[in-house]
Amino acid sequence: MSTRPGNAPGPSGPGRARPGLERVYLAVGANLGDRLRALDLAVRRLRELGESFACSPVYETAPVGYLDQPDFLNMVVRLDTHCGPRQLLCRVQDIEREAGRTRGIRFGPRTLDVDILLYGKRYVCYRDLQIPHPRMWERGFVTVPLADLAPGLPAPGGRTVRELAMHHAAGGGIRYVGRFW
Ligand code: PH2
Ligand code: MG
Ligand code: MG
Repeated sequence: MSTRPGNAPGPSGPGRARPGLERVYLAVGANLGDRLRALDLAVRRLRELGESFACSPVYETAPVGYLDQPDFLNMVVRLDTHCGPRQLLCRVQDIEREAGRTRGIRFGPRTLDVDILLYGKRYVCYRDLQIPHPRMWERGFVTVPLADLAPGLPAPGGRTVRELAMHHAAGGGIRYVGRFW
């Protein structure tokens, strides 16, 4: 039972956004051009879309899926937002375009890639937008930075994000670079 008087808004504790907002996690990656500058653009633009903004450290990661391409810089950001899933997707695509993204090979090189991983507890299934992100739990370049922000989040198989991230980190190909924001 809540110990808060009346309907006073509670604090946005770990894992919870204020009423009316949804807690969102997004993966950010880049492997062409000035990679850190592209991540910086994403951070500045995403920060404008809500509150309780937080960034994981940055990792340098070996390419997954399409192997003949440069290493990526990857990170995860958290945001509490009023944007609905489709509106958020549009904002994310604006940011990718601003970074000079053009559509090329699937899983191939890109100046900036921003993927919506989780949107509160919601499931979304459109042709161009699936949440939770359908491949997020297989990818160390997602689970390792996600574990920095939300280690206790439940992952498939009764595991936590932290347990999954430790499993992926042990497989190699993920190098801590630093904390920039
Ligand atoms: N993104 C992909 C495909 N492969 N590999 C790494 N290491 N990091 C990525 O962000 C990444 C990838 C498609 O979006
Ligand atoms: Mg992607
Ligand atoms: Mg993408």
